[in-house]
Amino acid sequence: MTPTPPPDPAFSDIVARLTRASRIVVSSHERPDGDAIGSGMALVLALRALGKDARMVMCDVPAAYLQPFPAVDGLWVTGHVDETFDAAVIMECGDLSRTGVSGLDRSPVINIDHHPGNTRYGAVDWVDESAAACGELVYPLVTALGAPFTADVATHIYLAILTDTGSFHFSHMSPRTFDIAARCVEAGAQPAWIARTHYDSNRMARVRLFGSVLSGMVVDATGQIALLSITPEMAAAADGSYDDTEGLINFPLSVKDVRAVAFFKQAETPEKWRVSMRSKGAVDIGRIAAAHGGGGHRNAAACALSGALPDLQARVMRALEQAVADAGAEP
Ligand SMILES: [Mn+2]
Repeated sequence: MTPTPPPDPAFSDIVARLTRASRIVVSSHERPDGDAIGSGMALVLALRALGKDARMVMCDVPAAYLQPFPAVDGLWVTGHVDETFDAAVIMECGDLSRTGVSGLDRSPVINIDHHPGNTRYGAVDWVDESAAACGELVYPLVTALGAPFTADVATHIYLAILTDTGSFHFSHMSPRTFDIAARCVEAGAQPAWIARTHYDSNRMARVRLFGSVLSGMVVDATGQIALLSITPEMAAAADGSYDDTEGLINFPLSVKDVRAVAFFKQAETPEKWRVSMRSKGAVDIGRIAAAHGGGGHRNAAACALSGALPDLQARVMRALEQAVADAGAEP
């Protein structure tokens, strides 16, 4: 099976615009992940191979585990762009402000995304929610542009797919996902190197902090709900920071029976807590966050709470128990 360009009319419009363009800027969301960098840099490198002046602009320096990927060290990091371009391609941002870079709207915006809720802010909008990653959308784009599918382009697309599928764990994958991944490997992407570079890059502080947070984990009597918490003192004791807990909330969900997790992070004052929540399947924690002035989706949401930790944990535990009960038994 050949990954065919999607029938979306926006697709041919984007190909035409990028073919005409000679100066192109590409951006994605703040605190970029593997799909933000992978989809953006794949397109940048493909456009450069076509002789175009293309660069990626981000408001944040990419994390250390993204730095070793091709040409990431040449990223343009700024919060504001004065220049205008023939096109500004925005990857996986529901809203232009998610880039954290102002001034991009002075150029014709091409909006490429695979998330629900995209606000269609572009001169052309291509939102394909069936794609497992934005990188999956960049593949047919690179092909249609006639750009050479180099090992560097393939490496970035593979990075995007690997990370946005949670290392091929999540439910939104399709045969197209694997077909494109295979083509990336054919073109010279090295799956083992990409996985090791992205995932086996922990700082020791991060591992210590995981240990201290997990050792304080509270689990309900049914074993289906886990509560985590962290204070600035715990971070300091591990010689780390809250940034080192990125992804930690997903760890309890790796237990088969755990269906919901809440992670309490002490904020500016001892009584202020940021609460991140994750769940599996039909367990709706988005409603809990919304009821407490926060936001998110059914399986990933967050809110802020004020009070003593034991009281807050008891309150959130009751809400999570209700959400698990409402979801019923998993099929
Ligand atoms: Mn994505």
